[in-house]
Amino acid sequence: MPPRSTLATQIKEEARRLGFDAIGIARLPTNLPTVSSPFAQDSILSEDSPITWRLWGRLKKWLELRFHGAMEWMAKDPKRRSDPAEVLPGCQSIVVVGTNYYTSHIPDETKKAGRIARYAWGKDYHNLMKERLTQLENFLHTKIPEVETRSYVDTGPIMEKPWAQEAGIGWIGKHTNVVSTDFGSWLLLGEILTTVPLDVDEPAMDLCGTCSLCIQACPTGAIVEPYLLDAERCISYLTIEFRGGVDDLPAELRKKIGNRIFGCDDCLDICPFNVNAKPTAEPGFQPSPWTLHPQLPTLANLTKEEFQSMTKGSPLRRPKYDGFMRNVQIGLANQTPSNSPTVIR
Ligand code: B12
Ligand code: SF4
Ligand code: SF4
Repeated sequence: MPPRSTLATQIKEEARRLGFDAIGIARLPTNLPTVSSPFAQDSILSEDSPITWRLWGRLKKWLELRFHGAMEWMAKDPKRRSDPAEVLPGCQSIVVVGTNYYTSHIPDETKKAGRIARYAWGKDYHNLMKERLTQLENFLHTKIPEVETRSYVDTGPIMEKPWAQEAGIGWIGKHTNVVSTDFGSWLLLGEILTTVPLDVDEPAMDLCGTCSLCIQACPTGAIVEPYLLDAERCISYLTIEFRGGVDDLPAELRKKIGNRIFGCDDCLDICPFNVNAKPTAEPGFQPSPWTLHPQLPTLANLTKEEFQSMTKGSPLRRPKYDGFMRNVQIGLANQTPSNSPTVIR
């Protein structure tokens, strides 16, 4: 096996060659009882505790508050989600990658246009990043044939943001997303768990300071306190993950959703660290005319077949046809003066 520092450098060079914009390595505490151990229970919320115990404490608190809403998959085996060693026995290091998805386009929200969150303007990042991550994983296997790895982009049982902070990629801002001094709010994350001890990076420092712009910018008050998000009030959850119909949403929230028909960027857009954001080199993230300026009256007439064909290979499929059409109806109703006869289904 090559020396640890050489290997870490080679992995980083390869990651950049593959097109990742940010890369860092975090180490798991070793010789430690896993979060399932009774020893972990007493001190999980103390800042002196090992990171995996702290993550378990925070996730547990979030779930107890029912801030995950109907995302029951978040509550499934939370101990495993908090501790990568429960996902990959013997896990020693985590290689975290970030992809910049910023483009300099400005959405035109006038004339009955809806708004789609930036990450969904182009191709699905899950596929794009997973393909590259698998190549990076293969690279690692060629260097150390006996290494065991698991790689994930978003959907694995891993808390990606704290590991990105540990790996020095950026810090978790008060809106609970990772902010980078180089890329602002616009990084998507993925990671490889490995059974080798690699040279690690310095964790990133929290640079939010006294700023609270994201908390003030949130239309629904979903950031209930710094670093704590009630997903059930978050427009991203309501327009992507929530499965109910129009009438299942409280009128107050329906109104605040405004013209957002998929996700929400308000707390990300306002962050002063976006001043350093640079356009991505990845053509897959470029918007199409309809994702940049989605015309609500046109979308209101979409058939299921049209929806399927327009959203091929895009994250916009996640709420399915019914969820997407519900969002369009809410968006249209919010653009109609309240004394107008238009009724939302
Ligand atoms: C569930 C989920 C959601 C849910 C819940 C969001 C949430 N904040 O948990 C919903 C559907 C609302 C959502 C929305 C979005 N998401 Co999302 N989501 C996830 C997912 C799958 C899990 C997140 C998680 O573990 N939540 C559980 C809670 C407990 O953890 P938490 O949010 O990290 O909050 C804790 C920390 O802040 C922690 N904490 C950490 N450090 C510190 C320090 C101190 C001092 C304190 C007190 C606390 C603290 O305490 C909090 C809990 O109490 C991840 C992918 C993954 N596997 O990690 C993507 C992920 C977080 N999402 C992502 C994105 C892009 C979004 C959106 C921007 C999409 C959009 N434009 O609409 C929004 C942003 C909304 C927001 N303000 O967070 C990206 C974020 C990338 C980044 N740069 O951070 C991820 C990482 C996916 C990816 N692979 O890129 N998401
Ligand atoms: S994504 Fe929108 S609704 Fe959710 S916390 Fe950020 S600003 Fe609030
Ligand atoms: S807007 Fe301010 S408080 Fe929010 S993440 Fe950015 S720097 Fe931190």
